[in-house]
Amino acid sequence: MSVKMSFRWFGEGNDTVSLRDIRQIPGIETIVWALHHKMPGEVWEKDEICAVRDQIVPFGFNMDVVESVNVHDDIKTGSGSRDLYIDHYIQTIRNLAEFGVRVICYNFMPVFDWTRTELYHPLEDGSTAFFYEKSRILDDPKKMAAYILRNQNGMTLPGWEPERIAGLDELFEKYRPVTKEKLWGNLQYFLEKLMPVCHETGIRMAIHQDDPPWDIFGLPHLLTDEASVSRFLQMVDDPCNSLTLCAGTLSANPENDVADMVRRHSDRIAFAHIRNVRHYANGDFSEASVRDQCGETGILRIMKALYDSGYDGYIRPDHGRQIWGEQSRPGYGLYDRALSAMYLLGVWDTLESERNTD
Ligand code: CS2
Ligand code: MN
Repeated sequence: MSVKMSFRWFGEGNDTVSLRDIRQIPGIETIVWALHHKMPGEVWEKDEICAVRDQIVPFGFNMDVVESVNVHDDIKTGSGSRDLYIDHYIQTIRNLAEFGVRVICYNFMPVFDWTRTELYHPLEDGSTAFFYEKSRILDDPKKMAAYILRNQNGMTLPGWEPERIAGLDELFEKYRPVTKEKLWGNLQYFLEKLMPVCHETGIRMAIHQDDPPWDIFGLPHLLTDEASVSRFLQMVDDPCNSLTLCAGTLSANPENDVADMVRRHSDRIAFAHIRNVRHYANGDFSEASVRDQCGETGILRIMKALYDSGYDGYIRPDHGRQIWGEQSRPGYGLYDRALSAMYLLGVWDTLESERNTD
């Protein structure tokens, strides 16, 4: 059994990268996909899933991993129609299972998915990468949104789309009573309802850590370090309650030893995102090439930890740099992610061949 290399694809008409391109990267088995037009809380219907299957499978890929089935705010805040939306989630799990899906990546972050202050920060080699400048994370998320919309070449971050920003006051109001402990409780409630259907279908729920791994705008971030990840795994101690181990997210906090976390929790990792981060003394961080030396995440140590643990789950290059002038969804171009996939497979194949010749 070996690691299963995958590649995120945003779907026909929604991605500058084609399945034909992805097929030319040696070693990719799985397309990480989603129905990106679905709103959180909606059931993913079988005919919609079937249409994506008919695009992916003819290229020789499987569609084992979905990223993400997003969780409705009522579930996260434990209010309103949460039980109804959990029922919808369960129906989505059943529908996905019929098409062979094995892993569902999701997050439980309040209001925003990941946050950066720059999408096109120039690196020394002439490429650009995502950047997080601590002093620019303003207390007021609306000011932050205005800054982001002005400075991102017309591209927005997920969760920072103008339509969403328009409803931000209401959303923040909804989260106001949700303390960190309440959010933990709501996550537990959600997962406990899902576990029976996960067992029935064989699907593993794989949570993505909170990016950045600390609270922002007064919103609680739950999964940020070893202690919180252990708490999460014990809280619902079930192999179907698993992790999307995101190396780059965790490593934004230099105190986190991601390789060590891999060794501790390898049996509960269903999916891994690999990318490299470079830290600055003042707490800023920049994303970097996946080559070990280009950042401080410890890419080689992480790969070795996965290998030594006998990891046979899914892995993908996370978002990358913009290189060679590629125009694409920020971070999700073909070129840098293809380089990453080859680097990671190179490391893996070397470890494998060393074992075989021992
Ligand atoms: C991803 C996250 O694009 C990315 O960087 O790692 O946005 C991830 O897809 C979500 O948090 C998972 O729900
Ligand atoms: Mn990630």
